[in-house]
Amino acid sequence: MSILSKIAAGLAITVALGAVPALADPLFTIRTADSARTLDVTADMMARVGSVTYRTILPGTDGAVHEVKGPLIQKLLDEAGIDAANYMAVALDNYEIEVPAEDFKAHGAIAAVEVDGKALTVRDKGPAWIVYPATDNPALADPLYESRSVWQLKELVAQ
Ligand SMILES: Nc1nc2c(c(=O)[nH]1)N[C@H]1C(S)=C(S)[C@@H](COP(=O)(O)O)O[C@H]1N2
Ligand SMILES: [Mo]
Repeated sequence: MSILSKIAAGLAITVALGAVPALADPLFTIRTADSARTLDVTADMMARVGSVTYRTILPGTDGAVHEVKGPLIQKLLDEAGIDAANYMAVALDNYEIEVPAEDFKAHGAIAAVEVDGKALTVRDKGPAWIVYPATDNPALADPLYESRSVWQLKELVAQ
């Protein structure tokens, strides 16, 4: 085998194993109930709409404050052209809960994709996790918002 074909074979294996997630891979999907409007949220798109970073606790973890980073979900809804009163947030483990639009419009919930500078994987509750800025706004440190802090987010479906 020539050096070039060895490199090509190595790259093919890397892609096949999914070792390098492509910028175009969807992390989760935002859609209307009938799927007439569907937006696959990708790393590419998140880079375009921009991310925010804040320090907050993560429900169901160690109680410590972590630095979380991700796009404001409202920006993604704007990108999708979807404006509903409520959304069903559905996770990979099939956990689902209704989230009012207010949480995105007024409370600054993000789709966290990084914690403490490290990209989230499915193993650590990623690739996307609905997170609220509960340190900035203590009213959000409440079981109601904790129950809406959906990890392994798969879909956000307008109701
Ligand atoms: N994917 C997923 N996200 C979830 C849940 C879940 O079961 N699955 N539980 C929710 C609830 S009810 C709470 S209080 C917090 C923390 O859950 P834990 O205390 O079970 O870890 O995560 C929320 N996000
Ligand atoms: Mo909960």
